[in-house]
Amino acid sequence: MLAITAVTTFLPFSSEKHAAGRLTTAFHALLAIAALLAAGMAQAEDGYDLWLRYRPLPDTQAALYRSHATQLVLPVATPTQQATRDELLRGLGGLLGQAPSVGSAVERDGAIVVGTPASSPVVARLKLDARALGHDGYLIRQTMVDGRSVTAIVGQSDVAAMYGAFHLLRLLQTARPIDHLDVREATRMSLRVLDHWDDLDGHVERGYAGNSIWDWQKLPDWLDPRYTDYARANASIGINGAVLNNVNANAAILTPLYLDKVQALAKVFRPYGIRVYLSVKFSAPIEIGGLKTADPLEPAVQRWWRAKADEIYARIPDFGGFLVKANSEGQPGPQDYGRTHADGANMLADALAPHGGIVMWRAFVYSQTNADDRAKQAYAEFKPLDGAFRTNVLLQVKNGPIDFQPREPFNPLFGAMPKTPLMMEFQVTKEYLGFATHLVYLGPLFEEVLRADTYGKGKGSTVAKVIDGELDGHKLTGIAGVANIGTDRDWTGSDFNQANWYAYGRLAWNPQLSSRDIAEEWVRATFSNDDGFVKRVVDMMMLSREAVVDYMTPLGLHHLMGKGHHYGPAPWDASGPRADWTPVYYHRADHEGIGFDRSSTGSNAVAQYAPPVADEFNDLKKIPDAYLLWFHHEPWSYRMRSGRALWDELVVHYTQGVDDVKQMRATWQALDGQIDADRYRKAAVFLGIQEKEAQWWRDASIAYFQSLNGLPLPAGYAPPQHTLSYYESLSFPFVPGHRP
Ligand code: GCW
Repeated sequence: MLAITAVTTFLPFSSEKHAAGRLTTAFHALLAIAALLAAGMAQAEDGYDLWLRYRPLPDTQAALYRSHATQLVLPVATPTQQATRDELLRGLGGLLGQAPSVGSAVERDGAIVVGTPASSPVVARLKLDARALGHDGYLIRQTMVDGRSVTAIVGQSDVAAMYGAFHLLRLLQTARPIDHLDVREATRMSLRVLDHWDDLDGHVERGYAGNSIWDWQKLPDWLDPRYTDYARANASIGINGAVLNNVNANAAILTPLYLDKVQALAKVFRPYGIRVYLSVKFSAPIEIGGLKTADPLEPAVQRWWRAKADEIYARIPDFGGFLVKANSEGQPGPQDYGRTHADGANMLADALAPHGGIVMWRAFVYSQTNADDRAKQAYAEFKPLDGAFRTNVLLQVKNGPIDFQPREPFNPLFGAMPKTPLMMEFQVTKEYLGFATHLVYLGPLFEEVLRADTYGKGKGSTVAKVIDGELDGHKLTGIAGVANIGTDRDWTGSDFNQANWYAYGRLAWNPQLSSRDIAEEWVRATFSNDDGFVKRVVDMMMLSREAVVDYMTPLGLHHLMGKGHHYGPAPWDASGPRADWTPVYYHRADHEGIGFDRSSTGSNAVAQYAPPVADEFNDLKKIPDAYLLWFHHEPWSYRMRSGRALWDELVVHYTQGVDDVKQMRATWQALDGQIDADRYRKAAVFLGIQEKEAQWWRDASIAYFQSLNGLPLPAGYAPPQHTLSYYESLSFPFVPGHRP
């Protein structure tokens, strides 16, 4: 068993390209042994292989595919081409029990031909035109070469051909037919990035999967095989960028000591089409440059950044650029010098422009000295700057106006800044959605935001069309996901959290995809192709997002978690240091009612949306229940569409959330024995934790709100298991992902 894991996991293939030719023979032998050992026995799995498990397919299925994978015909001159060859050998060898031979000419029916017209004479002769598919797009087509049937995977770049190879492997892993393929895939999103909130000491801010996978201390010499597997996993879903360090940045990342380490990582990622980016601290010219100021209009500061950019590009010619959190939550920024966010972003953009680099400037700003509704502050700050940014600046906007809550309306900046490329920022790590253990599939959350209609240019102006450039004609487009990756063996703190990394990547490639289809793909590749199993697990995943909304923050409530560490409920918290970090600021509940009035009679945050959206959110008759308390403050007796009073409706939702988790647990229990025991058991135990914590959220929230309104629970609904003072007494000094 151990031997099998070692074969699939640790083969030094992808990290030793130069030796790959010699290794191929050894690899075939090992695969044959692995296949023999594997036949007929359930393998131990620890989640390390993610969705790239490549475990043997059932014989009949494998036999069907083998006739379409008799030979690999591809160039192996560049590291990307070699990585593509290695992945196909690994994948086909694992799935089919036998890896095809590799050559440069088609010698038999059923060959797989991979490459670009420039890299492969065989591909050039096929005259399949992939030019319309862009730099990253590819086509997969069944065709003929010299009278032999082949599957051609063609792109305009090596990386595109690699993406195509991963696509073919995905079809095999998910048991799809491959005999009449005619696939054309293109992406409109130029930057598909993971943001790591990793500190230089190994701590991951809001990380729940262990420490940072970047072992800065041992870099640049020791290149952990994980770096290559990380790159493979990302390339398999089209992610093409990684911001290595926390947006709460340490200026030291820009010193030569660290740039050498960054360079080493960039070299590992390059064959997989992944560029590195760095989060920079705006005050770096002072902290590591010896300057007296970081004023963006000061020539010495501008020179410093230009020299720094030159220094970086001398090491890393394809360096992506900078991500910046400025004048936000205590970070330095241009406003410290009376300058605007545009002044700051443009100064960095000018330093990067000669090298083709870009700036991702974050719009996540709000201030405790600003008395206005926090939800309105980013819009107020940035909307007037539309058109003021250089062409190599993207504004990175969180999906909602507050902060990655279980449900938020879309951020009003989407659709409101047509002259500026807006980059979506999603959070893949579950800071507010149950950390590592809660099973919450984020696909539906991402999809809900991407499909929301901003009405920025009339009906149909979805958030997806804003960020993919279609609406306003932007060529530079991007999407970022705050990574959930750490040193845990399963990478993400639970097997189901892998689905969120996967779904983020697939939607980054194509924001129009359905989260349900993505879940199905992931379940097939990760667990099993058994249709009954797949259906039940996908149903469970699709339920999970609404469940967490219900047991944590139903009906538009938000930001009710424990201060600082964000673990568990604390709706009672009114303590310092600032009001806009307290739950009471957000729910505004008292004896009479609950909710934040952001309507035209309140903070008027609704006015930041285009008129049809503003009207929907403003009007009690039109607003969906899901956003009610985000935009309205209503009495506890307010009559809901269901006919119930608001208080009763809240209790019903809290209870529904817990019941949903119970149902998810029961679903999983019924699947015992259908997958390997280790991954089954871990998910089963985690669902138990989730049920306990869902109950805790429900009960603590109900106990608190009941202490304000003094109302009875609706008939048949159980009272909280403990008193309010019990819930208030709980304290958690050592929660992961947060430094007290
Ligand atoms: O979500 C909040 C987090 C902070 C984070 C901040 C941000 C990196 O609680 O940990 O800091 O947002 O996005 O900048």
